[in-house]
Amino acid sequence: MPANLTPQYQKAEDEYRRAQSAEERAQCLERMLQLIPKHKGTEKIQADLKTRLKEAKQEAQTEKSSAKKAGKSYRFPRQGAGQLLILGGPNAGKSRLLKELTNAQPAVEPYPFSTHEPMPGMMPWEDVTVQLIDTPPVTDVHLEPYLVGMVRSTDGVLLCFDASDDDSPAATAAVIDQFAQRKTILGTKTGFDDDDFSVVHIKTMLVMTRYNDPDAALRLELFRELVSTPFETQSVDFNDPNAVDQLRDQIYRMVNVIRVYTKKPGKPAEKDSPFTIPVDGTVEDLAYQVHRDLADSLKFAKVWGESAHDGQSVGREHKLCDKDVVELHV
Ligand SMILES: Nc1nc2c(ncn2[C@@H]2O[C@H](COP(=O)(O)OP(=O)(O)OP(=O)(O)O)[C@@H](O)[C@H]2O)c(=O)[nH]1
Ligand SMILES: [Mg+2]
Repeated sequence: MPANLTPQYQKAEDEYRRAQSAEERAQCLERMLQLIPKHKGTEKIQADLKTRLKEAKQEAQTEKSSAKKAGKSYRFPRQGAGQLLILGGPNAGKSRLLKELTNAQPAVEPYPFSTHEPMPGMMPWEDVTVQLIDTPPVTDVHLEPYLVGMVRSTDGVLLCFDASDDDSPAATAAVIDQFAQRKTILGTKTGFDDDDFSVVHIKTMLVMTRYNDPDAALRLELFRELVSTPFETQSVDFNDPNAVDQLRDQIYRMVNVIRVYTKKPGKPAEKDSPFTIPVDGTVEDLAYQVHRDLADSLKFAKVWGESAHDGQSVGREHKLCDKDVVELHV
């Protein structure tokens, strides 16, 4: 893909990846077509986008007209600072993770194949929340088809690995392989592949459960022989509250956002409801979060906090820091 695509286009492309219905996809593609620089170097992408737009529009029509076709699908409205999907082989501790970190009440059983449907929950971290979604197990012979779309449109994956089970290295490699066969790479970053628009990469953290097992490290080593991807790894025993707290911190960090508080002129900052924007995000990113149209009409902002002197006026490109307070002026 040529490197001269604008940040605005790349933002629209990421929104397209995160779209949860054909109608949303069509809207995003229209925006991408508007934003893409029109020159020879992008002709191929423009043609590709037009084909995709046509397909998405057709799909949206079918979604509307036919009573839902065969095949289950689930849609969980995005909430909080980010969305992470919990994946893994049978009995790996996926539902226990959701139960320990959120207010959701999934069934946690000592036997495998106890989860049959995805279930969301919100994980609190200081004054923000992260959406976690538990899923049914994936094996070398079975993958719920709807999971592929869910993984491709999420922000990241928590891949559970039962450190107390000799089968875990192969079982976890099988999960990765199942998605790889469907052009969905559990890896170290999230976004479309640079060379092949049909391939999506999703940032993944390996969560080693039951890590107190004496052979845990050995099983991790065996897994690394099967899969060379340098996943970030966090070990936990869910019976140890300190380890659970550490996992919570790591999960929040994985979402890679900062918190920004907005204020109206002459009013105190709205401290109870921060907006979250990507690390290195700008005033423009914040305006976009507050309201799409605001990003266009934005003139300047006043910032209090680490990124600017008290009340300093800054432009839309100004990079914000965690806990900055911002007054947007249109
Ligand atoms: N002691 C201990 N038990 C754990 C840990 N993680 C999971 N378990 C137990 O392992 C069993 C399976 O956990 P689940 O969370 O139901 O596993 P799952 O991955 O959701 O399983 P399926 O939905 O069947 O794929 C339960 O009895 C859990 O309490 C851990 O870190 N420590
Ligand atoms: Mg489960």
